[in-house]
Amino acid sequence: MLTLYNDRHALHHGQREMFRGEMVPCFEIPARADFVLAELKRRGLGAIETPAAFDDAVIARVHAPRYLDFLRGAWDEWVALDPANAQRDAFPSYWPIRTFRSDVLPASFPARMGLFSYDAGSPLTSGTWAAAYAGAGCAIVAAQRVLAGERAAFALTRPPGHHAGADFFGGYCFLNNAAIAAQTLRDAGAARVAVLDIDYHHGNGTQAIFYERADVLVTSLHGDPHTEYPYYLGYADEQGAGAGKGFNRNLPLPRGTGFEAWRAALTDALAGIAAFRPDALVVSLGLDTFAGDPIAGFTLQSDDYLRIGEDLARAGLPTVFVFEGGYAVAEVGVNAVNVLEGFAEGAG
Ligand code: Q9C
Ligand code: ZN
Repeated sequence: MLTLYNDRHALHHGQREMFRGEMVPCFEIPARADFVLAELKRRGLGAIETPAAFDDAVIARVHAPRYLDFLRGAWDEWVALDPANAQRDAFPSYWPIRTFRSDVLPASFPARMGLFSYDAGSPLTSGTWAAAYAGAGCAIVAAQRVLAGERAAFALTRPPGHHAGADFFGGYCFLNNAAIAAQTLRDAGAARVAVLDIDYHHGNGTQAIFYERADVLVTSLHGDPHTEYPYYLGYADEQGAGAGKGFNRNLPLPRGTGFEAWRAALTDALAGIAAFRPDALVVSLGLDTFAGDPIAGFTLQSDDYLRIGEDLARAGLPTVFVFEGGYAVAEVGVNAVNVLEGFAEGAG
């Protein structure tokens, strides 16, 4: 399988994140992608390329211009607040929750940072924009290569993307790579695109981006938001709105779910996708469903990921894989590559 590797991913390197009242070491670290890359090479799964250049117009079809302007300039504005900030990651402190206005763009940088985010766990660093932008390029080129005839391609990038909405970051995500891949497929002629999100956490950003659209079916398997992050979205009754009614599907599963029940939900998800008759599939490939994940609650084992790849191949669709979560760092490479190898073997 062809991999589009973001060789600038390590420019995003958060030091600490807020967790239960303290700053703890980040879970979303550069080593995650390094382990996946090393395992891809060790198993010789296919060509690994880094896009030299890409057409970025699709990014502004997924994200709001004022959000992109903010993100591009955020680090410089943070350092301009106080030169000592150059040594500290940027975090929001204020959020315009209900009753506040979000139409006004405040001059204050901290105020804008809160306007464009929804949690305190997603540090923004000196290289966040450069890493996220290059990662979006990997998603774009992966989609283009699949359109050009590759059965599948893998965008190996971080920071991840599925929590990022049209105009907000959060959940370690800044640009929604899966949504950007799906939009690229649509723009190039795929009439219908399915996004299947198998990260442990509900892909709230992806859901929100396509919620009122009938051309992109979003299906997500995830920990029940009653108890699991991102808490405020991902319930089974969220089925889309307006023209998009019926084109969003959530399959929440209780914390503690093992592979048998998880796989039954995957079968259900794939049946819904087949009924939609998509021209292509985008898989938000989170590996935080693994039993050893430090911030999640399912109990999948490494071999289970081979079966997942085989099940996905059986859908018979041109497929773009996008790397999302997975924080058991030493195992994330094996688990990710197991999915890709299972797919490659299943696809024949
Ligand atoms: N301190 C993705 O998997 N925080 N994002 C959880 C741990 C947010 C996960 C609490 C988790 C976001 C892409
Ligand atoms: Zn996750």
